Amino acid sequence: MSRIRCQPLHGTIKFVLASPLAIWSLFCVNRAESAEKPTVPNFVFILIDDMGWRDLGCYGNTFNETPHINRLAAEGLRCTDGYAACPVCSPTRASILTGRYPPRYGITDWIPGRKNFPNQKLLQGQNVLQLPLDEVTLAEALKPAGYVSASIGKWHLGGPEFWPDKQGFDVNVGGTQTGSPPGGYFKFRTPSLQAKDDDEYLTDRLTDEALGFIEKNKDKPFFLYLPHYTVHIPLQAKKDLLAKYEKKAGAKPQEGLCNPVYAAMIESLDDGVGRIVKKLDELKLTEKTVIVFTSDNGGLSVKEGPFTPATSNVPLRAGKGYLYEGGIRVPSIVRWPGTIKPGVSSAPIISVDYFPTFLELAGVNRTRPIDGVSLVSLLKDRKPPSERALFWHYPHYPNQGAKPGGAVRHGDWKLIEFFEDGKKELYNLKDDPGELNDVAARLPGEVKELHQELVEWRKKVNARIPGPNPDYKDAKQ
Ligand SMILES: [Ca+2]
Repeated sequence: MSRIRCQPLHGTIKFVLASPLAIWSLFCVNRAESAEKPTVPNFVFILIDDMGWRDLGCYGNTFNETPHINRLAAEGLRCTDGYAACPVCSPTRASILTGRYPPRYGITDWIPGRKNFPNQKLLQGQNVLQLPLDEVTLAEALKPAGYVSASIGKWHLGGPEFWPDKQGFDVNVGGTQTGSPPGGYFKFRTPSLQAKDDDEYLTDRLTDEALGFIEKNKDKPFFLYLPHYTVHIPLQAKKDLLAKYEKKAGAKPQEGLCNPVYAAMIESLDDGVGRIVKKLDELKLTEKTVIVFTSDNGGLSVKEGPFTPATSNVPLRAGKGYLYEGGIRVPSIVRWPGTIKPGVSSAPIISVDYFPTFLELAGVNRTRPIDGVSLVSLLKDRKPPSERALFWHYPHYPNQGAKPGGAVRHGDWKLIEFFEDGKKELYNLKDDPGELNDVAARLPGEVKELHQELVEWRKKVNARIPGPNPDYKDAKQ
């Protein structure tokens, strides 16, 4: 008891005289319990759809204006080598929510994915069309620690029986089986979210809904999963912002691709991030709240509908759908004022890492094996996770033109294997982040070692390589 500090008992002298020891003990125990009660942070996970690594000012973009997201980065840890577990939507989303790599539950493509065509050499692997209910989501894992959870925005992990409310979330606003905005960014319509009028913009509305959830749950630990539909196609922006960026694009040449519609969409998103930060400030929750900002895959860098290509990921190679860096390396920012020292980290991290990170911060024990590692030491002490390899498995033909393959990054080395012909490419990402110089032929030892690592990982997670397509017709024949 001597180590416990007790405040003077002003005004309680009569009770102390009546039973001094009993009351003194009770008071001290209560104080000690209160001091030891762990405080857990709130989590706000802002997930952008198809945002490229180079789309933000804080990642070097000179056309798009993102002051509020830049501020998040300046006040938190900005990771230069943050990855999505897949170059398309659904698998990465499932990996964030479970901490497990996509082949483990079979969602290896966007849902439902493309069908097989005779011009495809391989028969694509079967894609599971919903996140199985026996997977443990972040919402389910955090619930016993007293968290209230909301999914506000895009779900894209199965039909009504697999929507967020069936996966541990207390609230689902706007989440369905679809991957693009239901009805568009204007006149959107889902069972849980409808546009109030013809001018209401989906990104703004999701922010409004997020603010309402924060306000309502300000006194308890909350997990706000905010997967925006933006900046996925169809590209649609608010008129005033579009006019601003059209004028800007015409005024003088900018570095890289300048896409006024896309830039205007990003400004609406950035404005929403600013409103969330302001709300947390107003409610005095800033130092109690971890904000993560990231994307589910790289930016769309090929023609796919009006106003596309949406963006360019240069200096990274290719974009959404590809296993090159442009398809999988994404903006990755974590802010927690007072706990995370501001700075920049080049430690490779991947979307499966958020699950164990949140659990550790919430003081929750894991109940099943997962693939991610906790980033708490990286966030608090700049101590990167111990050496490990990161893996990708994409046995599909996406809409963007890539071929089925797998990849592994270990240290600065990255190997990509193409399943059609077994070709392997090797890059040193430190010297060659743009993956322009394939050094596989020069370094067969490194190729063999990395490939072996990839093969062993595939066995571990039950990842299957697609077989020959019996209907294949070579267009050249
Ligand atoms: Ca996506």
